Amino acid sequence: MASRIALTRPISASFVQCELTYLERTPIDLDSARRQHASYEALLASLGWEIVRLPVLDDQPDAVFVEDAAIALEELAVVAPMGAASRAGETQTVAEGLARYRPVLGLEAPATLDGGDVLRIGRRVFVGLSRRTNAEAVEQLGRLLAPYEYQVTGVTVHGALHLKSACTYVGDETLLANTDWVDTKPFSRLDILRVDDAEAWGASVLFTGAEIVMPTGFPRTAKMLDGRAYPVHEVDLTEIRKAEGGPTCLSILLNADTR
Ligand code: CIR
Repeated sequence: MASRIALTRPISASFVQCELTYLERTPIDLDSARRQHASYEALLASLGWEIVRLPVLDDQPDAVFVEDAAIALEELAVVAPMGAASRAGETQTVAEGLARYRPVLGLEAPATLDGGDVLRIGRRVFVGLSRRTNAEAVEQLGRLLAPYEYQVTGVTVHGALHLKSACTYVGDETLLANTDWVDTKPFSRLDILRVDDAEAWGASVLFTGAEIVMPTGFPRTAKMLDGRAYPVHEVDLTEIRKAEGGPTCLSILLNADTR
């Protein structure tokens, strides 16, 4: 079996100056955020993922959210101009890290794309049309991936930062979704598991292909997922969520079929 590698990056010293779109800025305790990040890495390691850390970028507040800088598929990886200009300095080191494992291709401006907007289920690639990712990116990605037989579909996102803040795949042809934040029509062939209104942020979980990693604090969502085919592992990410981050954005998983 191909080795299961999780690319991560340590939290930057400037993390408290992160971009915020939908959340008010509240004080972030850097030490707690770092402890939570370490627990996340330890959980992935315990699930059989080899953690490979990209270099710390202390002057890039959001650099810990490595998922946003690239998309990793079996055959290649793709980097793109990021949707927030403040994050442009993150891309190069992610591309260099990925280049050890995959050819890395790029999208060109005026395309902008954040990896948090890309939800992949086998050969189906859903791309959130959000404040960070535009239609030009969907078109370019469609052209780039067509020779590899990936089918790329744009999905309207509203009220959430990224597609995967609003919905994530949880295996068994099932999408966990906050249906107020995403148009689920493009997912009509999937079963939709709707999160409780009281847990708007609960739909953002990380499916590794064998288990589900989800943040603590969403008991109703955890209960819905419990007893399905895949074991659920909870990790405290409360401090990291103050920066609008969740479990998917803290890693790039290589050799996962879905993401
Ligand atoms: C940002 O606004 O870019 C960061 N503060 C949060 C990015 C979270 N990434 C993700 O959900 N994929």
